[in-house]
Amino acid sequence: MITQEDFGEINDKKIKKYVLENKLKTRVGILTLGGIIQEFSILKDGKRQNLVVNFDNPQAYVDNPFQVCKQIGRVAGRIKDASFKIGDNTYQVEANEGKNAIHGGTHGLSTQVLTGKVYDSNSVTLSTVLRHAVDGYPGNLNITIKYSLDDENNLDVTYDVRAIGDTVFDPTIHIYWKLPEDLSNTEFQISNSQHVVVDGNKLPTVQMEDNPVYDFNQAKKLNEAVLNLRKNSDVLGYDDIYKVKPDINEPIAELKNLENDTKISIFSDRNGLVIFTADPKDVSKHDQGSYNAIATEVQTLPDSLHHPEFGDIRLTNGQEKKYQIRYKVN
Ligand code: G6D
Repeated sequence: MITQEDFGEINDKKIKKYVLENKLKTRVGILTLGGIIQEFSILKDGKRQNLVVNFDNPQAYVDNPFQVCKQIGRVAGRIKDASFKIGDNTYQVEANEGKNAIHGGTHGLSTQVLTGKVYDSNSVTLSTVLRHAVDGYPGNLNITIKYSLDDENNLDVTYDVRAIGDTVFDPTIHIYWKLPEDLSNTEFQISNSQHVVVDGNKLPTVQMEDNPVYDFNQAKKLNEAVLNLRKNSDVLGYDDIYKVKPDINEPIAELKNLENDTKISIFSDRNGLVIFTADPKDVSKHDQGSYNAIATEVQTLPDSLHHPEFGDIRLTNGQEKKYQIRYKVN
């Protein structure tokens, strides 16, 4: 079942919320602003629990620096020197983190108001054209994102894109899973994964390591992992890249909240996962290392534009491509 609600306005543009609800009474609320997953809630013992961090008005999403539950593109991860080549041509895009680019810049997919449409009884689509004139990335890109919720609690997010001119594309959803305070009672696992070593600007090197501090191949208590990380490094929390085995049928990562007995499984057809521990609603608590959420951002390994062995996110004029992310709640 799908319903629609008004979700306020941004710059005189009305924002809509589409709510998908399945037979288990699980609800997924999608905003036309930035394709935000505003709600992913389950009914447990008669009480509705939202599994994702959310706000109740569009301005709060725009003002918050953490990109809460937004669609991120054209390129989710960092791009060294905000510059890359397609064929013989070199392109310079907006450097919005020092000399580097991140999150598709300040006019990327997350900032767009998309056109929503009910697709069928359990799916909606959001469409737009990402324009060179708006975000500064080469070419234009037709994009349709389909969100489908089935009766087994699978939320499938499928991107169908078509390049108009040569371009690059590697989207993610910055989904922040709401967790108990200080990440207690939480287990996290990233299967078949290798930790990617980064430089001082969080750009990946080509080095992989099996440092136990970063190793989530076996499920670990997240609060204990964070404490161990602090003992063995100079950082407070995780903001890390993992190489994973792309698989849309086997989870690349699983997150168990032992407090409310839910398990979230994450599936992806691409080879990278960035994890980020955070308190997205309280920047000062976040800065002190007090966390109550983790973002799981599936993508191609970041900065592949400079590391061909990570994959190829370039699209040539007229090329069509599909990408898929799945979240399953048990
Ligand atoms: C991504 O890796 C980045 C972080 O450094 C950033 O701050 C966050 O997005 C908002 O996870």
